[in-house]
Amino acid sequence: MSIRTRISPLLRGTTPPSLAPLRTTTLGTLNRPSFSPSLSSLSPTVIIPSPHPRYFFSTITKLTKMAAQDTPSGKEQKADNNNNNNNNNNNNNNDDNVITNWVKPGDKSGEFKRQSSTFRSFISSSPGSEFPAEANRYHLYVSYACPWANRTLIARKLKGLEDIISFSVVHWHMGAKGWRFVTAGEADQEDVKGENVVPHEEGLGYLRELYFSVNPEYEGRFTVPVLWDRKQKRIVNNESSEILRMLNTEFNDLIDEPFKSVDLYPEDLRKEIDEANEWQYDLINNGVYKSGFATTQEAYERNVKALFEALDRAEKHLGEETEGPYWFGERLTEVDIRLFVTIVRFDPVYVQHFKCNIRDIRSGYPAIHKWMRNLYWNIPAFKDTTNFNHIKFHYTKSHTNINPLSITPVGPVPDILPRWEEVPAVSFRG
Ligand SMILES: N[C@@H](CCC(=O)N[C@@H](CS)C(=O)NCC(=O)O)C(=O)O
Repeated sequence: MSIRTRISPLLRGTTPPSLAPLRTTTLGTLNRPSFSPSLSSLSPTVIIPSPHPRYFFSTITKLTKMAAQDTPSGKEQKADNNNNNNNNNNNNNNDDNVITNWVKPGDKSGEFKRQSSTFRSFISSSPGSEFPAEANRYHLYVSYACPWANRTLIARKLKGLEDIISFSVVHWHMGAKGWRFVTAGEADQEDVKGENVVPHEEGLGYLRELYFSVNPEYEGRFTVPVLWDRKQKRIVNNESSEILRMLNTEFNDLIDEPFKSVDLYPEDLRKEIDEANEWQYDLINNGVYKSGFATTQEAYERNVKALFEALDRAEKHLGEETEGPYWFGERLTEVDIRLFVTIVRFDPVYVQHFKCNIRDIRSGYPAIHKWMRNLYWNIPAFKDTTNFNHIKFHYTKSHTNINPLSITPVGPVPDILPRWEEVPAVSFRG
C-alpha cells in the first residue's frame, strides 16, 4: 500500500493534500530578505494584515461576551490569579517554589531552563509489561493551550486511538497552583468550552493533586501532558516526545487498518527525524519559550535570533528541499506534529506575547505557512485539537509577569488564514 493511500483515510474530503491544487503563484515569487543576525540591520518586513471585517467583528463579539460574563474561572481562580500577580510582578521573588518563576530567582543569565520530565515509564505490548497496552485503561490529561500536550492529542487521533485512550482537558488558566480542572459551571462557557473540557471525574481541583497522589514528596513541575494508568492509579509518563512514540507503536494490536499502518517514526527515516527534532526542539519549540521567558535583554536577543535563524532553515527546507506537503515529502511523521504545534501558535501568541516578532508566519514564511495550513485544513487531527481560545487566553492571562494586566490582544485576525487566502500585502506582491 502506498504511503498516500495509507494517509488518505485520515484526511477530510477526498483530495489528499499533495494532490490538491497548490497556489504557487502568490507564494513562489516572494522575494524575502534573508535573515540577518543583527537586530538593527533588519528591514521591517513584518506586514500587519488589515482584518477582514467578518473576522474582526466575530472576534470582538467573542471577547465582549466574555467580558460581560462573570469571570471565567470564578472565585477560586481569582484568588489563584491574585496570588500569581503578587508573586510575579517583579523578578526579585526569591521563593523557588513559585510556579511561574520561569527563570530561577538569582539566575543572572536570565535564561529559561526547562526541567526534565520525571515520569518516564513506557506502555508496552510485550508480555509481562508493567504497563501493558490495553483498551480503556489509559487517560491523557492535557491542556489545549500547551503545545507539548497538543502533540499527544494529534498522535492519538492520527493513530485511531480515540476509543482506546481517553482524554480530558484542564482550564486554560494556570495560576499560582498550576493547572486546574474546570468546574461544572464553567465547562460550557464560551471561552472554556471544547471537546472533553470537563471537571475531573473524581473531583480533583488541581493537576498537582494527581502528581501528589502518586508521590506526596513530588518536587518537579506539574506539567501536561500526563499519561495516566487508571488501573494502577499511577502516572506512566509526562514527557510528550515519549508518549508520541508509545502511541505510534504499542497499541497496534488493538487497532485496525488504516491506522495500524500509520507510522510516525518509520525505521528508514529515524536518523533524519532525530536530527530534525534535535534542532527544532531546542531552537523553535523551546526557542519561543526561551525568548519569551528571558529576563535579560541579552538572553532574549540571543534566543530570538537563534529562533528566527531556525525558522529560516525550516522555510528553506519546506520551500526548496522537500517535495511537500510534509516535512519528509509524501510521508507524515512526528516531525510534522512537533513543528506544527509551535507554528500554529506563532502568529496568535508568540509574535506579541513572547516578542518573537522579527517576522510573523503569515507574511514572512510562505512555505511554512503553506505547510501549516495544509495540515490544519486538510487533516482533522490537527484542526480538531487546536483550540485558539485556550491558546490565546492561557498565555496572555496566565503569564502575569509578562502581561500584568492580562489583556488579551484581539489580533491577529483571523487566528489562522483560510487555506487559499493571503494577507493583503502578500497577495499584492504575488
Ligand atoms: N517536556 C515536557 C514539557 C511539558 C510542559 O512544559 N508543559 C507545560 C505547558 S505548555 C506545563 O504544563 N507547565 C506547567 C509548569 O511548568 O508548571 C513535555 O514535552 O511533555
